[in-house]
Amino acid sequence: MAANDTITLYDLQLASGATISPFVWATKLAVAHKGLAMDIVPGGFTGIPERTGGKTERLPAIVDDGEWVLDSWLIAEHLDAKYPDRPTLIPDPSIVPLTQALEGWLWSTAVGPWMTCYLKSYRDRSVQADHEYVTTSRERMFGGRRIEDIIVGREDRLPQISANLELMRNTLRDHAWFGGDQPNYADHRLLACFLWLASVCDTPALAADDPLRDWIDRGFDLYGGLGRHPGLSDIFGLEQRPGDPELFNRNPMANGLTKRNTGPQSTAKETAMMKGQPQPAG
Ligand SMILES: N[C@@H](CCC(=O)N[C@@H](CS)C(=O)NCC(=O)O)C(=O)O
Repeated sequence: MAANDTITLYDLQLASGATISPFVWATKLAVAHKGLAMDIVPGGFTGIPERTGGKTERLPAIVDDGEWVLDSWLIAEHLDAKYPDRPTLIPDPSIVPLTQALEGWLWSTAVGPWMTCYLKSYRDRSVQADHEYVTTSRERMFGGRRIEDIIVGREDRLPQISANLELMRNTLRDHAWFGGDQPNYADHRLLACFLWLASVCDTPALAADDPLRDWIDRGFDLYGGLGRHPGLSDIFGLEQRPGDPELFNRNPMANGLTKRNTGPQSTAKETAMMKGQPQPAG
């Protein structure tokens, strides 16, 4: 058992003290889900090996009762193995590959594209000592282009990134959480991407009335409002301009994927559409 139910967590922070790393965010949510307290070791991008006594170049890292555990997935698995009587993070092993697939989709659909929109504030919000390292390492990641050039045209990209998130909206129409009735580590992984977004976005990424907002707000409020750090920005408030795609589907059609077949009543609307008949209400 961790002394005083407290885990030491090495953070990766911006100048405001807000966590930037989605991997660290997922770990913070996971530790809180277990009902454990966190003794945060602050710091930015540079000096990670020095802060951790050479244990790692990447964060998160935790120390639990003297035991170092690196890597956000390994930490979640460690917490479930060590604290089986506390709320479960990964209730079934099948959740791991399914969540990794969904998270991979979210990174290629949104996190990567948002990075091209928010890279300048990502750098500017980092601690002063990190500016040079963040600039050179991230410009290298983007093929040697300058940060100021990478973000050009972002106002044209943001609406389409938002429009591309229907998969999550469709799922959340019928489920409170990706974990079902309760959040689990699948929610933590995905919420962590939106917490990363809030840490770097200097202009909104999603519409004020985006259907994702309910899950995101409930997620940011979890565990005493862990995701409500004052250094985070409002991600909502993107406005659709003439010529932009719909920021989200305002008239989603239930279909065989999303709707359970409980008899003709449940499929009447879809059937009317397929037959070109007037659609019944509901
Ligand atoms: N597989 C690792 C990935 C950790 C990782 O890449 N962390 C990034 C932060 S998002 C990091 O420490 N970056 C340091 C750097 O950019 O120098 C995990 O899940 O914990």
